Amino acid sequence: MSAEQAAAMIQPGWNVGMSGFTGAGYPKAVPRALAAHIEAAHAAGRPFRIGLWTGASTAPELDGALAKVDGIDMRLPYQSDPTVRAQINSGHMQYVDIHLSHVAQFVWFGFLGHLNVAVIEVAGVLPDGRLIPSTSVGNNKTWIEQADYVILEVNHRQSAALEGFHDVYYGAALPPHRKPIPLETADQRIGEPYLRCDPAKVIAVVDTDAPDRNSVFTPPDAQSAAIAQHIIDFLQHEVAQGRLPKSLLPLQSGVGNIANAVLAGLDRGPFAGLTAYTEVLQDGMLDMLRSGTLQSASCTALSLSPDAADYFNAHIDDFRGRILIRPQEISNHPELIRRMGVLAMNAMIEADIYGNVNSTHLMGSAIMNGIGGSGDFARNAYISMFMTPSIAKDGSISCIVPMASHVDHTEHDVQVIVTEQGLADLRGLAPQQRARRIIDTCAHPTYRDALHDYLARARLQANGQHTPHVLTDALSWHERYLRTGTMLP
Ligand code: 0RQ
Repeated sequence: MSAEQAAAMIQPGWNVGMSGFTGAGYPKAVPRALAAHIEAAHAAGRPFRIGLWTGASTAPELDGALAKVDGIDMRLPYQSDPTVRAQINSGHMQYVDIHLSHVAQFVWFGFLGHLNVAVIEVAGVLPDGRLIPSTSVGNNKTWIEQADYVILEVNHRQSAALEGFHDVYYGAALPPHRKPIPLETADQRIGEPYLRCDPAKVIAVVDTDAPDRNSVFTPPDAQSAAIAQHIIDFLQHEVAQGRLPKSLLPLQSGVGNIANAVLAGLDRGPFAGLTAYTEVLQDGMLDMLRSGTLQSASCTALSLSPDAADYFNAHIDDFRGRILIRPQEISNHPELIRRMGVLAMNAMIEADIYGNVNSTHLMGSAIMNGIGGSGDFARNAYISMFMTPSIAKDGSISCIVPMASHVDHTEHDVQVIVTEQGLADLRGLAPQQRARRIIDTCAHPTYRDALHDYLARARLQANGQHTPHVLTDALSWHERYLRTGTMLP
């Protein structure tokens, strides 16, 4: 049926589980039709908002379209849409920012309420009703199983040859009946290439023909190249010390341009025979698979630029068996990340001198995107690394601060901090040692003296010498930025 007919079945107040993860595999037509429907309801004076659940961020046709007509009451989990962000920050939209590995199980536990309908993009439907997943799997298995109704969008633009790239694990149970997940290596299959779907639940099938969001990555600049080089040097050192094998351990890489640039650096670096156990596969990892630096990659989404997507589709058979796309509760599973010893590399907004990391908030209160999977990986990684340029907004912001204005990853989950200035290896260091190392290695020279001065005053004034702070001063840099437009005195 048409997207309009399908969307007309979605009712005000429903929780809607949509496919989509970092701009890949999201429904392209029904959300827009739903937005038109909502707009008409509002014009007629009828309230109409939904709870919108996804895998992670989607695209303007989904998050943007629904937010622009004021159609979202509650959003979860990770998002990166400007309209959604503005509505969250104005207090108009509720946003529940939870670890990506938690979402599916929270729905199974009944923690998030009832899921009324699933709207899922697929690459095809088999005669027996099983579904060929699209460019992401995300939470689709859970949405299909937990929702009362299922609406399918069959996107004919997605390559039919995606069949066989997925591994959907059907062995999970709920506590107290959970068993170990039998996955030992990143390239291992433990599930099925298809999503099961009860045909009795399917209330609509809509044909589409549209590409994924496909944002372009900025070419690596000098700053991100420097960050990449510090990480390469560090990994080489770890190999030399016998703490990492020559082919390293499975890589996880977060979202954004810096993460992408670090992968480009690794591709040119001295390593070979690498593997990846990650959630997002961006261009950088596709290039590493092309060059052979990376043998295989496990992910939950193919988040590629238009050029990389074209290349992937034209050479899809070269990647068959080397890329596995899994549900996000498996790609981000703490048990598996810990077992395989994943090397986690995530971007951040700021870190404080003790190594607490803020990945989500600007100046303490305003959401940027969300925690995404960074916490799943940081807490359970073999080595958890966080990276950022040392300054933002032309130097008016230091990304190393006395106290983080919001904490997503506590000092206990952060072993390495990297800026273009250098890499601080914090393993085995006590808080004051961590502070000196972070300031001397990672902070921008403009802010280094002020950070040392803060630490010195904290040591004189604090009520304890383990993690000294001047409580009345700890967030003064943020406060000064908000008041004057710069953290500089
Ligand atoms: O502002 O957009 O106005 O120019 O923040 O900064 O440097 O472009 O950052 O695109 O690499 O994203 C942490 C947000 C980094 C991302 C974050 C300003 C800066 C700029 C963006 P403008 P950059 P990136 C797996 C892993 C959480 C989820 C995660 C993210 C804007 O990586 O969302 O890791 N991570 N998931 O100017 C105020 C500071 C700032 C600052 C930078 N200290 N204070 N503003 N900015 N530093 C994937 C998933 O989970 C799906």
